[in-house]
Amino acid sequence: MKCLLCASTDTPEIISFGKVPLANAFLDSPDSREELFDLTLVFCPVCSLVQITQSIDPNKLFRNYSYYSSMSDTMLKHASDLVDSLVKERKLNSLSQVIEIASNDAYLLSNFQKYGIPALGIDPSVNLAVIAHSKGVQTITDFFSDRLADSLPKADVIIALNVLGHVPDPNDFLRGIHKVLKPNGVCVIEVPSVRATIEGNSFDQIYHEHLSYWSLSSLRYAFKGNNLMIARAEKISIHGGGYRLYVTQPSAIRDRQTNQMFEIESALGLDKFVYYQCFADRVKDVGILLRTLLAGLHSVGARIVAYGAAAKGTQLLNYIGATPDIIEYVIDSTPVKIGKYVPGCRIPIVSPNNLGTQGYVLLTAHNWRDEIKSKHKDFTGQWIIPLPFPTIE
Ligand code: DWN
Repeated sequence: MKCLLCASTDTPEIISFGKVPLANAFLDSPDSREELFDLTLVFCPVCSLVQITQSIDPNKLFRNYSYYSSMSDTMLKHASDLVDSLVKERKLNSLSQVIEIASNDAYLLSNFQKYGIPALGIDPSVNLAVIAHSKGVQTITDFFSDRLADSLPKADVIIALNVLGHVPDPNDFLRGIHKVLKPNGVCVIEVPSVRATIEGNSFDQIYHEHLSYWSLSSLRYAFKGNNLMIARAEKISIHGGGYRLYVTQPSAIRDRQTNQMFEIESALGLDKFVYYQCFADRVKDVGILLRTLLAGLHSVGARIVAYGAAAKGTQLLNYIGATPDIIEYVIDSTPVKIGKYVPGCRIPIVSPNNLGTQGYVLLTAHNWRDEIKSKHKDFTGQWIIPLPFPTIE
């Protein structure tokens, strides 16, 4: 095992989940066979990068992708707010060039159309590119890379949300960004924070699409090594908590608040293995609590369903050993997921009109708790929030 970022071979283990299915590889039938792959999380003491040891062919994971960013109204607003702030802050106009990496179904880039600002999407998913095209957003159906960067226009703004953690070679990815970014341009990167994952017991965020898990320490190492710098960092709450980074060519000055964020993380010891050592035990405890709760509810005849056929849901349901006789089905509004089955546990996925008004709902898409609950005001049952520790509300 070589570190994805610095190639160090000394990578102590944080937690191992054994062999598990690919989180978004939903089954067409309960009799379908799914592939299982080792899933182990390790820490690199040289560059502080947390990462998994197994690397799956990205074509298998992303060429036909079942995750549609537009499925969340919260994500759509997060995206449109970011676009509006960038247009204003960077004084973008019809002569500017915007590029988004991992543009998905054009949930974000379509917001540039009303400003008449040229925007180009890059996403390897063929099925998502068709949707983006239908919205009038030009999309290159490929993985972003240093090689692809040679053929791209220079950009005033590059946007890369929830993608840095998915790439097998972060150095190649960042070399490509340095190549495409204009000297006074900015690259906005959003990435889940490994601190939120560890302190939130968010083991459901650990699956094969997420190759790397970032702290400000590992991010600084990565950008410094690729002629880039974090000019500004902000905390964001979306997708369970992360950072929004404004990355520029090295000349820019870093703001005071960002320096303070670096100091806090350093004081917490995110650059030391000891910070991660208790995670596995806490995950074990959470798993026991969740299994005991669900088994107890089931033993008294309670009806239990899950909500959110999310990648994180696959990881969580399989980790606790959920089965269709305990959790009747998983509710989800994504058309391509409805009628399929969660890989591993084979729990059927059904549409939101199956929720009814009574019973218990294990909120596997707990990151969208407020939005999902707001869509079911007539539901008078109870919601089980699995993490950081199981609670019922
Ligand atoms: O990094 C990634 C994040 C950004 O998105 C990708 N690797 C994969 C994906 O992770 P995820 O599948 O865990 O993401 P979500 O957004 O937590 O998945 C939520 C699921 O819940 C989706 O299948 C859509 C569904 N949903 C719903 O049915 N009704 C979501 C909302 C908000 C709703 O109202």
